[in-house]
Order: sequence, then C-alpha cells, then structure tokens
Amino acid sequence: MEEPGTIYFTGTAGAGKTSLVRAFAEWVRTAGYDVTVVNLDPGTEGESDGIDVDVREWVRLADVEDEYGLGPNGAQVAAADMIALKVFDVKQAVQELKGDYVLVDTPGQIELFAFREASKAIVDALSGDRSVLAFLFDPSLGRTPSGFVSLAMLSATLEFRFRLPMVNVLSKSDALAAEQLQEVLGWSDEPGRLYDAVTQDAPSPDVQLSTELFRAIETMGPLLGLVPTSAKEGTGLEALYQACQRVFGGAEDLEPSHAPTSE
Ligand SMILES: Nc1nc2c(ncn2[C@@H]2O[C@H](COP(=O)(O)OP(=O)(O)O)[C@@H](O)[C@H]2O)c(=O)[nH]1
Ligand SMILES: [Mg+2]
Repeated sequence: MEEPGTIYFTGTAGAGKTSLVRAFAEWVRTAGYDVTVVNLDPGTEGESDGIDVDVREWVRLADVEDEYGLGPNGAQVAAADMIALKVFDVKQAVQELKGDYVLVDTPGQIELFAFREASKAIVDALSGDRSVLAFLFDPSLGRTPSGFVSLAMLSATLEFRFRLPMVNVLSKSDALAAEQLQEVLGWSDEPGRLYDAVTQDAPSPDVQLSTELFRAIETMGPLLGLVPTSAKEGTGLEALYQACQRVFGGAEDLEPSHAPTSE
C-alpha cells in the first residue's frame, strides 16, 4: 500500500488551522479518499468530534498545569516534551487507521512548535516520504506588507527547521475585500510588487528592516505561491489538494476520483 500523504497545518494562533483541517478533511473525504485527522495540540478546547487521533488521549495541557504546578507557558513546553515521548503510540494509532491522507493540526503556539526539539522529533517520527507543511497566512496580519513579510519569514523558518516541502496558504480569504485579496496574492506572485509595497509603506522605523527581510526572501528562491482558501465558505480546497498532490509527486492523481460537485 502506498504511504499516506501527511499534511501538517501550521500558522500563528487563530490563523484558522483547526477550521481548515475540518473543512479540508471533509473535502478530501467527499473526493473519495480516507482521511485521518490528528490533533497534536494538547491545549485545544472542545470535543474530539472529527478528530481520529487526539494527542489529548495521552497528554492534556490542563492536567500538566495541575500536576506540575506550571503556568500555561511552562506547561506547553513540558507537554511538548511529553508528547515526544508518546510519539510512537501516536504513530501507531495513525498507522492503524490506514488513511490515504493524514491531516495534522498543530499546537496553537507556533513558537513552541517551531523551535522546540520535541516538535522536530514528533514531525520526524510521523513523516514518511510523502509529507508536506501547510503554512497559513492569517489575513489579519498578512494584509499589510510588513505583516506579509513577517509571515513569509516564519514560513521559511518552519521549512528550514523541519526540512519538509512547504505549501503556503492564505486562510480566511473570505475576510478580505476583493481588491485586498488581489493585492495580497499579487505580492506572492510577483516579488517586485511586494518590494514596492514594503518600500511605499508609511515611513516608520521598521521599514528599513522590512526591506532587508524582503531581500532575504527574494534570494530564498521560489515564489510563495499562496493558495487562497476559506474554511467558512469551503473555497480553495481543491487548489490546496492539488498543491499538496504536486508535492507528493502524484501528477496522475491530480484529479480526485470523484469530484465533490460533479453530480
Ligand atoms: N471569516 C473566516 N473566519 C475563519 C475561517 N476559519 C477560521 N475562522 C475563524 O478564525 C478563528 C480561529 O480559527 P481556528 O480554526 O480556531 O484557528 P487556529 O487557532 O489556527 O486553529 C475562529 O474564530 C474561526 O471562526 C474562515 O475561513 N473565514
Ligand atoms: Mg486550533
């Protein structure tokens, strides 16, 4: 059996990871594939509905806080380390479900996920040859030139840390007006436009810094290729599927077996 395609949904707190995992899981299932949804966030609130493998079965943030008398930040760090110790149990639970695609919702605090060795160990253990990071650009930050550059840097940092291919996503695209959406997508399609936007941004002490950051992004290579999605409106999900599929190298599999809206 072919190895499942594993997609890690990453992004700043509130970027829409959990919502997109749910909407995308539904789309991929309707397209005829088996999907396994994994929650790696020990602090997420709410029920496990729609989650197939939930790390809270092994580690819960509230329990770690109580048991070790830690505040939320200390508990997050401790929980990440505890999850790393359970990663083979998580992996076994994922493998038993034999999904075609594994969608992984990552912890709310991206700095913990990005910079703790434990997270790297977890991703390394769960990832096979067909793995990709999806990084969500939250439009509330990504709609300004400096916010956009900051998110692009964060995306590049994750790619560099985890050594996995990256698909960049503009989440909550319904929250932007049409012209704003076109502007932001233009920044990702044509670096020159982002450069102009950054340099024309209202003069402020950090414009120089943003410009330097932009030059770094420019030399970092391939264009970001932002895929606009909306979990709320269910748009962009097929484009996201295709972007991931291109990374997995299954060009012949670009067309889902049963497109959801085909009948
Ligand atoms: N307008 C809009 N809001 C969204 C969308 N996806 C998520 N949200 C809202 O953004 C907030 C954070 O979403 P969530 O999925 O919990 O983000 P996470 O912290 O990255 O997992 C919630 O209030 C959601 O209702 C979307 O596609 N469009
Ligand atoms: Mg979430």
